[in-house]
Amino acid sequence: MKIQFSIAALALAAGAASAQTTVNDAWVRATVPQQKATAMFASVSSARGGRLVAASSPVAGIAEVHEMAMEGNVMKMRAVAGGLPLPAGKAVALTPGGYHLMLMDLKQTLKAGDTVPVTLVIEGSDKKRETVELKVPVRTGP
Ligand SMILES: [Cu+2]
Repeated sequence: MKIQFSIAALALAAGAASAQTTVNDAWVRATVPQQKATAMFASVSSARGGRLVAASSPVAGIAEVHEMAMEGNVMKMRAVAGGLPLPAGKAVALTPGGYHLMLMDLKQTLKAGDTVPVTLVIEGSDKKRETVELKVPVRTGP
C-alpha cells in the first residue's frame, strides 16, 4: 500500500514538472434552471507561450473562448478567432467583462458548490498540444 502510494505521487510530480500551462483561481458561474449558458473564469499562464485553442466540458455542448468588444456603443461578446494568445510566462486573466470560457448548450443546472470537469487544449509555439484537465468549482460570483 505504501509503495503504491509512492509511485502514484511520483507520477503526479513528473506530470506537474512537464506541464507548461498552469491554471489558477478557476470558477464557473452558477446557473438557474433552464439557463443554457454560463462562463468559466480563471488565470491561465503558459511557461513557454502558446494559444488556448480548444476546450470542452461534459456539462456543455459547446465550450469556446469569448472576448468582450464594443460594437458601436454596445458591449458584445464574440468567439476569439484562432485561439486565445498566451504570452510566455504571463498570466492571462479570464474575468467577468473580459475574456471568458463560454459554456453553451448546458445539459444541467450548475449549482454553487458543484464541481465541473473542464478540459483545455493549449497549442505551444512548437505546435505540440497540451491537455489540461480541471475540476472547476461552481460559484455565484467572484
Ligand atoms: Cu461569451
